[in-house]
Amino acid sequence: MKSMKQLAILISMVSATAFSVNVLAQATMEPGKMGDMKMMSSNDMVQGEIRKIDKDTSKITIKHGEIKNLEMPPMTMVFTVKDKALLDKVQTGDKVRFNVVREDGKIVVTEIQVAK
Ligand SMILES: [Cu+2]
Repeated sequence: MKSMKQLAILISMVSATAFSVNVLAQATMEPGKMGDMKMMSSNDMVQGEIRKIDKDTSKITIKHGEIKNLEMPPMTMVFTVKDKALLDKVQTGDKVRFNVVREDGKIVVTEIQVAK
């Protein structure tokens, strides 16, 4: 009988732990960032500075930091943007964070945010 009581206490402790882990997971999940989580977290965004914007060709020149997912060292280079609308969010000289992927052999910028 005594061991049954201990078992009951143990079960309630385990479920309490599972409950708090669940709450923690929900608390750290930010709904607005769900889109980024498919590829990478926003912490993995590349830092850069806009050097030139060409809306006609959807190209943008960025002086960028290390791009870990492409194994690329820091440099200044021209990127194509996935969506032309991204170019409306930034101006030459802006410090930015951006996401970039290799797609069909081309390097494509998928997201740009002006860094604060
Ligand atoms: Cu580069």
